[in-house]
Amino acid sequence: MLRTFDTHAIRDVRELSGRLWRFTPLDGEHAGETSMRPVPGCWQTYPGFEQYAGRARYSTTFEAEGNVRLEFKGVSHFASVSVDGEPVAEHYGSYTPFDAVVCGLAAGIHTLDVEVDGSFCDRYALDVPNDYMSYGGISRGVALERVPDVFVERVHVTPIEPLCENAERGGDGGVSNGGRGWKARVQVRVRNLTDEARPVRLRVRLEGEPADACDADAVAQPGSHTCLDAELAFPHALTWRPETPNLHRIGVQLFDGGRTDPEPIDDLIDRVGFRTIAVRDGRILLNGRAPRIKGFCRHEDHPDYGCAIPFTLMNRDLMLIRDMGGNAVRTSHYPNDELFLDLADELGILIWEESHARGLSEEQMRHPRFEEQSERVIAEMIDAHRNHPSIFIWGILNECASETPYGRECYAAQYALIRSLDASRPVSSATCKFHRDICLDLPDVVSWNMYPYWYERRTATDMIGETYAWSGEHGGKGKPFLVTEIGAGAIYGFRDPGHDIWSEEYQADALREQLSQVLAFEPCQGVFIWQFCDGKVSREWFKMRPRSRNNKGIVDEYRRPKLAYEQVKAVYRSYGDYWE
Ligand code: ADA
Repeated sequence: MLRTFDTHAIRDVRELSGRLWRFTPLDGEHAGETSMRPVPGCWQTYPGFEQYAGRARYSTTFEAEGNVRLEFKGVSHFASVSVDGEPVAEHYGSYTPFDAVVCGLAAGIHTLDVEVDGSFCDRYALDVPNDYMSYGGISRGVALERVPDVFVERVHVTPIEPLCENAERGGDGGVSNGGRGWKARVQVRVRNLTDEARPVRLRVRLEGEPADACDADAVAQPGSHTCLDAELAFPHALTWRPETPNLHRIGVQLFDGGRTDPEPIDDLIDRVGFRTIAVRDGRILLNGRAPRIKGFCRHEDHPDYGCAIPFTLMNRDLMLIRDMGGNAVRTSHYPNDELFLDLADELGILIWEESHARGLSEEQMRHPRFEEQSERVIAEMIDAHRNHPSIFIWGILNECASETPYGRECYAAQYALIRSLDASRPVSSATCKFHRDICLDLPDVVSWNMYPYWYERRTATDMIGETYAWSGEHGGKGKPFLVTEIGAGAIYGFRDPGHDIWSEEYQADALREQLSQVLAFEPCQGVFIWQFCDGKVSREWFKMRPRSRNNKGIVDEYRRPKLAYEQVKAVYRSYGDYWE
């Protein structure tokens, strides 16, 4: 399963995941031993490979002819792709999709090899021993498409505003249009595999729009280029809100401009939600209203799946989050699987999506490949995920070196990059550099990770009050304020009448106090609990992480609820989803 909707009605698309591939480790005691293993999947879930951190080759075959596009939704964490033994693509980064296009294949059966490197080494600046697990494998879906010489590569839809003829000022100062009718910017990128310019016609249709299609003639130059960039009106588009998560499919058909044939030769369908995000008067506004963020930080992690979370478990996680009264998820600390974002769109769960980085020091940020690798993740994340209405904010560089001048240069460059790619959402980063952070003037939203009752023996009221005041004096004045992490550890099953540290009772007490006090602090728009579920960490972190896990989950790694579950539920459900 690649998405929760069909992305093509014309293009021939097949899924190469959802089956067994040949798996051959290339290092260690099992080097050269081939077995059949599932894709998507992580090799740490194979018996005997729990601690394997080397290289492996995955192989499969496919039948095709002509031009093929292979799309990988996530390979953890370095991929070298070959078709019939010929290298066709390389990609670093577990959490963003990439593709390989092969032209002119002869009709017949072809071999696809993906060499995966799951090791820590000096080529990779983002994957370092950390407080989460770097898994190995083809951890997300793989698609095989047959494409013509010129095809639709991407369509981006950026909602602008409700159509004025339908709009009226809502009582809350927000703009409501009775929920129908939107104007949006539509950009269509076309890829031309040949070395000559090709005339094309593009037809844009929004599901449910009876109006005539938007037809546009263009010339597709060799390579990838935007061939349509227009503001279009969609009179029947329904507004997306968490409580009414209306979605529309946007379809782009491509006609060969040089032919009189009325039939399109290619298409692409994506799904969009019409809503606006703005920052005003110290609040993040969704369609003019300020949501109260009652969130969870969530790692893609499970003992039976690694980071290759199946669809049903993604949905179960969101059902549990909803059951606890949650309305938001922070994808700590990397871009998530598109399937998860599809579910968030459909269920009306708000998403803080974050590029890949956690706790990197200035020295680690000075890695010669850090900026290039970190900024590429941002570009790939936004290109692939910007149509998801559930994403309300882009996050970067969790707890990296924002207390240093060099770190500040990187933060500034990454914020600028995001704003150049998508100006429709605010940007932020979660910091823990108390009294030292020198970057709070850069983001749109100020976000802090704080652990009263855990790392700090003080109340949440005291900690958030002091942090908010300090932020206002150091660049954050007047900006929306979020607590992006707060929580406490508990070992599942450790019960203690004395409510001792690491007991479920202690965690339940701490979460009750933390959430009650933070949600009562009016300047703070909301909170993300650290964390939804217990998650595996790198072996190097064993000293601070009993069970080689981060045990601050409200549920354990198997999603078994700890005592804190009911406390979180009681507090979150006692607050509405909006600041009235
Ligand atoms: C930091 C970090 C999280 C996790 C947390 C903890 O805030 O962002 O990834 O490591 O601390 O459990 O201490």
